[in-house]
Amino acid sequence: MSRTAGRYKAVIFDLDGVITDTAHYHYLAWKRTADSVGAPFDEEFNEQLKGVDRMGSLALILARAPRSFSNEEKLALADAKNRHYQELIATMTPGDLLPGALDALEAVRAAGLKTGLASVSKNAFTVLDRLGIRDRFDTVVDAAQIANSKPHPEIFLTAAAQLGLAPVDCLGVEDAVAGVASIKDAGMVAVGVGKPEVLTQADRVIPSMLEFRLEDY
Ligand code: B16
Ligand code: MG
Repeated sequence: MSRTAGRYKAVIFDLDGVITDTAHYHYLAWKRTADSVGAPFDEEFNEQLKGVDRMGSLALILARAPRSFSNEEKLALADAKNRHYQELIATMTPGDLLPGALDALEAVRAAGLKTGLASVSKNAFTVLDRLGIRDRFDTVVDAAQIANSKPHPEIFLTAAAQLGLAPVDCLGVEDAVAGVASIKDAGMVAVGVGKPEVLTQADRVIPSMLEFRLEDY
């Protein structure tokens, strides 16, 4: 990976787990779903759901349940999970920004780079509004604008296109295995936020956004 200063023209951030810890609210909501159908569920398994869209996440959970479910039941379970999740995020405030996230956004913009957000969540704009940071992004790509969820590269490619940039000019930041795969398949350099043993495909892994420094890339 090139580390030359000024190599990039934009940084495209994931939302859940990078900018704010909605990953924890997703975990709490899916845990209730999994318990209700007798499927085993813990933090380790939850890693596989990060960055995966709602119905995809539900499919992974139900694959471990003791029986199969009709489409009607699946939709009801997904709807109940989302209502629970929306109750949880309704309490969010700017105080729920992850440490270092706002500083990273400001540093990127101060360096003259563009900022993008790539979230497969259908609740992404609600979360951005709760955090008060919607206007910090030059473009936001959410679930409504893509046909293929992470790990498909479409969401990061769409963000780059909306910024008017080639993927090679963009740096992607992700906390999820599926998200890092999406960035790499888009042809971008990937910064993982989390553990190196989990985010094995990332070009560089930092433990939290407090360690994000543009000059490292
Ligand atoms: P919703 P991201 C993803 O957001 C989450 O990581 C993932 O756990 C969740 O299932 C997905 O959004 C869908 O969210 O149910 O709100 O549409 O990481 O891409 O910002
Ligand atoms: Mg994430």
